Amino acid sequence: MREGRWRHAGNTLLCTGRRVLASMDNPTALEAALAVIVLSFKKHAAKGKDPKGLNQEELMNLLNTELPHLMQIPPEEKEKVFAMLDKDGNKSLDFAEFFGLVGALAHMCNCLFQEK
Ligand SMILES: [Ca+2]
Repeated sequence: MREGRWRHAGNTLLCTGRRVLASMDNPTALEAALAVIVLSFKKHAAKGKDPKGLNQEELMNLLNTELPHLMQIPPEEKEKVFAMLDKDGNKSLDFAEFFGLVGALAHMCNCLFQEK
């Protein structure tokens, strides 16, 4: 399977490479949210040497720009947080490692909603 890229086309989300791999007409909110998670990861990963992974700087940029209300990491904690998320210790967060963070944040939001 070729590497794809999600993009919006009217009410359709397309994952394209040389050919269309998948499309969603009128995606549901959850489908659109999943596409946004993938797009956000790819946008920030594409800025470095490895487009399939986030280095520490790319992760911090992603958190600062995409999740500023949920994740504010003090400078002295950046290395510790990155190391905690980098499960295989290769100094790069692949999508699965990044999604661990997204899942934890979703769980946190769920807990907050239950308290109200
Ligand atoms: Ca890793």
